Amino acid sequence: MQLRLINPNTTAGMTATIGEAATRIAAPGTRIIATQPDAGPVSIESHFDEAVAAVGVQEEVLAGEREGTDAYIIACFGDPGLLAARELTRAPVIGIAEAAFHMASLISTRFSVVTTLGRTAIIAEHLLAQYGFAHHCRRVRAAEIPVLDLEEDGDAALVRIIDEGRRARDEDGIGAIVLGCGGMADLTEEITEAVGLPVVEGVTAAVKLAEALVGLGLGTSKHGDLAFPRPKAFTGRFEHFSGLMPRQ
Ligand code: 2AL
Repeated sequence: MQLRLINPNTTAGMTATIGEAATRIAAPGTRIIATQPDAGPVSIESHFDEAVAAVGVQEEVLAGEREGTDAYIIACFGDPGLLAARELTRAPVIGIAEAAFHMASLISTRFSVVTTLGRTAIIAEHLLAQYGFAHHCRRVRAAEIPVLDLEEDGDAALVRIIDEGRRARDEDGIGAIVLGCGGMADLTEEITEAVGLPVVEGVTAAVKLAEALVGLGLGTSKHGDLAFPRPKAFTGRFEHFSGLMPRQ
């Protein structure tokens, strides 16, 4: 099984971190291909960053379709471009936020999210509402660390995430914590140990969900709104999307 793990930001170090965490958790028969868009924001921490990154995600799915990909993961906690990506393929496409919410709801009645910057909490809150998990989540908390600090100042970032995780444990009345950034993929063990609650991390959760779907023979439905987009002309720098023909 070939799993294309798309880091929607363009920081190669973060793509490597995410790829290594996914490879460690993957089943022996799963081949992880960690990729990132050629162009776009180095980190995603605003609505604007997300909108730009979402196009790069589609390019990565189209590249994956040329290589016979069995499943895709969008490894940014805003799940940028998720439904659009599903339109482009019959393979399953899983966002790390939705993967983490699903997994957390299976092991706890209530969870809190610990994300990076407070200004991006609204992105997770919108997704919780959209996916139907708002009642399962007590609070979206922020450790107030810029995304790239996870790569560049990892030790200080870890301390802040653990502090916020402990506050969530003590104040929120929860059973589990969800980590709210792809760049936290390698921190699960340390945070679990320090906080003492189950910690659900989206990249690893998504790998296991992707393996389950492929094992069940389930892919993205092409019936209804997730059908391939109608071929049409695209102009200017999106001309290469013109007459897009899906893999059959
Ligand atoms: C993210 C993420 O997962 N990757 C990134 O660049 N920005 N989202 C977040 N809430 O930190």
